[in-house]
Amino acid sequence: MEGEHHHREHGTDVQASKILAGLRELSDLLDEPKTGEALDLAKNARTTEQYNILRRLRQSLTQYLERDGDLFYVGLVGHFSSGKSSTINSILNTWDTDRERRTDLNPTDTTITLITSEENSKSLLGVIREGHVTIRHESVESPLLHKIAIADTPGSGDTQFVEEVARDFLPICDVILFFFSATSPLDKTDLPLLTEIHRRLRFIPIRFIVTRADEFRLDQSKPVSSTT
Ligand SMILES: Nc1nc2c(ncn2[C@@H]2O[C@H](COP(=O)(O)OP(=O)(O)OP(=O)(O)O)[C@@H](O)[C@H]2O)c(=O)[nH]1
Ligand SMILES: [Mg+2]
Repeated sequence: MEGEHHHREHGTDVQASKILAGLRELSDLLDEPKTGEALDLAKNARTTEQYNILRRLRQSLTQYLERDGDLFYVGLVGHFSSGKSSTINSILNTWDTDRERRTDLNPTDTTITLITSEENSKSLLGVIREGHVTIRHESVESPLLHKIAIADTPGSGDTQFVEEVARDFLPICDVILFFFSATSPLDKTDLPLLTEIHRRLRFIPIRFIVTRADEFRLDQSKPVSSTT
């Protein structure tokens, strides 16, 4: 895992820095009043949209480059109630503590939570932000989080939200864990996210996790448990 991480880091980071330098020059030029006037940025919807894409690209690249290279980012994704937060509680031993991840049945808000130990919080500065897709930090003390940051993402079938997460957050991840619930694997609400990951993030290793297997019945005529 370590080797893979560093291998990707070098070549990709050099390229990303070069692209970012170019983008900075371009956006400095675009931010000059005369350019804005010439391109009619204030009124022309199409140029404004393209200008915003450039800005976002610049922001994402900056975020990618400013993330701490020593932290390994594990992104948990999957539709609501696929068991992401529950799995985190089990792995980090946070059930029944003040650090317990909420595991409601209701879909959560649109916040991504980065969980790592307090000593790593400074390394997250380039990544934490408020916005349409807000990224927050929560510190948990666990030997597992010494070099790792786990991202708990809200399950959402909302296509626009999924696109934004894939574009603005997932690229910093070193591995993506895609959660499926055993009782509804490859539900149609999984498709927008899978498609986005396939389209944009093919360079990130992805692992599929099947959860809630205890609810899966070999014999459909029998109840899940004896206590019905
Ligand atoms: N039976 C069973 N229930 C589970 C399992 N994992 C999670 N659940 C239940 O499924 C519900 C949702 O679990 P969460 O961990 O909140 O799922 P999530 O993926 O974080 O959901 P969102 O945050 O809404 O995207 C909760 O009521 C959990 O108790 C499991 O392995 N077995
Ligand atoms: Mg959750």
